[in-house]
Amino acid sequence: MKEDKIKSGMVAIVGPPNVGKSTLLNALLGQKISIVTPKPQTTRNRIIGILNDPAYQIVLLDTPGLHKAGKPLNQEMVKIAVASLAEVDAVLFLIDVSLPISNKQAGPVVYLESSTVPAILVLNKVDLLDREKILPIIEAYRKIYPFAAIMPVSALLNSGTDVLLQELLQHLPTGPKFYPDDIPTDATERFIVAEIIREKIFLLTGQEIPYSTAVIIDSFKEEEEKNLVTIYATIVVEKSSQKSIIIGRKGAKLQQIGKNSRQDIEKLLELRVLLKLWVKVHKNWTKDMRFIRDLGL
Ligand SMILES: Nc1nc2c(ncn2[C@@H]2O[C@H](COP(=O)(O)OP(=O)(O)OP(=O)(O)O)[C@@H](O)[C@H]2O)c(=O)[nH]1
Ligand SMILES: [Mg+2]
Repeated sequence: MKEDKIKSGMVAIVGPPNVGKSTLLNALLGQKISIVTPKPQTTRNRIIGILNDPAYQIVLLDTPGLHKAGKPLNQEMVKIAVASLAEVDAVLFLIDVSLPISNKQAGPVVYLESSTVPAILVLNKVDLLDREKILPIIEAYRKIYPFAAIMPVSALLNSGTDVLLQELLQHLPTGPKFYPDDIPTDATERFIVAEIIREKIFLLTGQEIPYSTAVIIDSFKEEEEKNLVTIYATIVVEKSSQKSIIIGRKGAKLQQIGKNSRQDIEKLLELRVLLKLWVKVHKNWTKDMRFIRDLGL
């Protein structure tokens, strides 16, 4: 197909935390690139997913949730999401339609006001709601912002996502592709592996632990002849009491984190994986801008 016929554009997926932005990225992509947990503020970086088709290339940017940020880590997360709005051709603004229209859900719409590109409101999690409740919600959001379209979907069930994609294409320009045809993301294997470990920590620990944790890949060594990858990673926490919780009784928690991570990493890399985890205290790292930058934020 000629370049002047191909739709090509960058699209930011933004919205409050926990509304299903990463789930939608994975659903549209048909593969898991971005980690998903039931806890808010899971995603910390901008994560690119590239949808390729003979007729289009869409570069989707999954972003951290827009929220009232206290700590420097959270402020950086919100900055990343807001900055993504300035470099895209269209926006998918997601909300959790099963929650009341509160300040938490609708408040972040203000970030769209300085943007000039079309924004589609995606009412996600429709599977949790009776159909007849959707219409009044659409009416309410129409009054809040001039959305280019309002689309109900269930990212979890991958329903309504095809229609959403068709609608999105209407709002994208034609032009050259930005990326080669065959890569689903620009994220490195190291980055995705660190994210998988972070996902397991989010799923296996409670209270402040997930929010006090970062993961660093220390080494990543592939031995083709053995069909094996050996990965050394450090789990960084903010204080020593958190270190004991992550390690658990007789190391049980850390073992579980390691086992669950390894299973997913083996699927991702299609190789056997030897995963060695360490836990290290870096006091108050969520307030240490140099460390936050080192994490790629
Ligand atoms: N019932 C239902 N649950 C969903 C749907 N989409 C996502 N979820 C769930 O909502 C939770 C949050 O999903 P995520 O994709 O991590 O949400 P997010 O917006 O990326 O969250 P942050 O990265 O924290 O901002 C997970 O438990 C998902 O399984 C949906 O369409 N229906
Ligand atoms: Mg996310």
